[in-house]
Amino acid sequence: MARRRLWTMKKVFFFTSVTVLCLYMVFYKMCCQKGNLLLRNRLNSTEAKSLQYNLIQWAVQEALRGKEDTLQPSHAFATPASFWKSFEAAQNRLLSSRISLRTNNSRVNGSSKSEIRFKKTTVSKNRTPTSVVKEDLSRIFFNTAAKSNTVKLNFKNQWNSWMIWNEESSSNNLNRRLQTVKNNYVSMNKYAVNFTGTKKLKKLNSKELLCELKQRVQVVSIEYGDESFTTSDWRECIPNKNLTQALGPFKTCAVVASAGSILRSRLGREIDAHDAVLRFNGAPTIGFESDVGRRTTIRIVNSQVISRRELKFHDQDLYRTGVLLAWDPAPYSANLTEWFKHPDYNFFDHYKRYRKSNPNQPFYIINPKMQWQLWDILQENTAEEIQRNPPSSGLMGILLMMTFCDQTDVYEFLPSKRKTDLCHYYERFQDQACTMGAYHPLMFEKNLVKRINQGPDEEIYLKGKVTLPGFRTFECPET
Ligand code: NCC
Repeated sequence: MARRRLWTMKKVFFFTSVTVLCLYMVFYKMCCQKGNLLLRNRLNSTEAKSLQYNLIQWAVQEALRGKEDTLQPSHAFATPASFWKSFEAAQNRLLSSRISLRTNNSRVNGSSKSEIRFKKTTVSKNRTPTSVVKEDLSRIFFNTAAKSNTVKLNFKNQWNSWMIWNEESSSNNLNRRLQTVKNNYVSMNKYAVNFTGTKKLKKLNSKELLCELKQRVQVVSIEYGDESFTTSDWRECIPNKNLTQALGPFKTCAVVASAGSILRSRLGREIDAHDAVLRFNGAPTIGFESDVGRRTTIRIVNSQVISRRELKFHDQDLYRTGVLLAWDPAPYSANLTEWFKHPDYNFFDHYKRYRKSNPNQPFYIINPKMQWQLWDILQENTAEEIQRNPPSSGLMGILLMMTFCDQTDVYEFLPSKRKTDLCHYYERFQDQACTMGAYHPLMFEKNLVKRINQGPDEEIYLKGKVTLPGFRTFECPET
């Protein structure tokens, strides 16, 4: 009897172990490998090369920085030529036998410091590298074929899960599902977009793009007396001060994208040190203070958030802090009256109701012409057809802050080294669409933001941070 019981227990133990092992393997495949595989598949060969040069150049710069001898950080992807230049400079300047890169990537090997070491004399006069030593972190080897200057990186671990946003990202970088979704939104054309602009033949530089945005995008709110907003209930509802009077001007502003990759960033204190902090929709601060900060100066909410009961706009305290701004997609060529009659979500009554219960909180409706002015610039500066839907709240928030702040730091709009498929930092839902875009032309928005970034690539990598100038002080040539 006892023997039989022992035998049964052994069997149960064996089957439980096998099940646990299988579940673990499935879980590992789903969660740990997916992102990396997707990333690798997404890179075409030119992009992969840019990433490789960029990574090594960044490493060299970090190494030099450790020696208090800093190269200017490059804003663009390093070209092969500029890469070799930096690398040679690094080699010449360092007296030690090798360059070491220390990283603080605590996820690597579970330790807080790791190193990549480059051997001395790896670059010869004819720019043909001979060897670069693999150590701890990743395997780095150079193609030794004479006169070849291709670099091959064989990533072993965490390093392959990051890349600095490629400003040339195209739908080829999307997985099949998102490509189909994007194409469907192009052909669906829900908002009757009738694009008459011309695509820019020459790629605009950062300054030219900034001037396009400054001169063509009007950040204005609905005011009492605007078409269809002329009745007495609107007079009571719409705040007396207009948006410009209510907002700023601020010196420094932070925009906090709701991306999952901001988790474990410990950016909270840095974000809160800005004069104004902008958040989106239902993004909370409580419970996430160390990563996203605790202050909210402005919150942009889309009309879905206001109208859908389950999102509890009227009941949640998080909406009661700071200035609120609502937006709703309008047809491309609609005037205010047409939009007023057929908004995407019928949020006007909810707006009035909220204003009545919270009369002291400034709450504005963004004039929908802004979304299409922005969209036009996105389309003109993108080679392919983009989704014919308005830009995300993220891009609208960025433009808003650039209008009212002298400097705007945007966090995790461009993904950092913590890039993940986790949609929001406050939810468990995973979907690449949240970062790459499905309904919104989000990927193209990110390309634009990368192109106007004034900060170094390292900040994108470490913090997902881009730094943008304020329109008030940014000079553009007279048109
Ligand atoms: O997700 P959402 O945006 O609230 O995020 C706010 C802004 O942060 C940037 N973001 C977010 C997640 C992520 N992984 N990467 C990012 O870059 C984007 O710029 C985004 O705009 C919106 O734009 O209003 C949006 O709202 C949600 C949703 O309506 C609200 O969260 C309320 O639930 C939309 N999702 C759905 O409709 C399912 C989203 O498409 C856009």
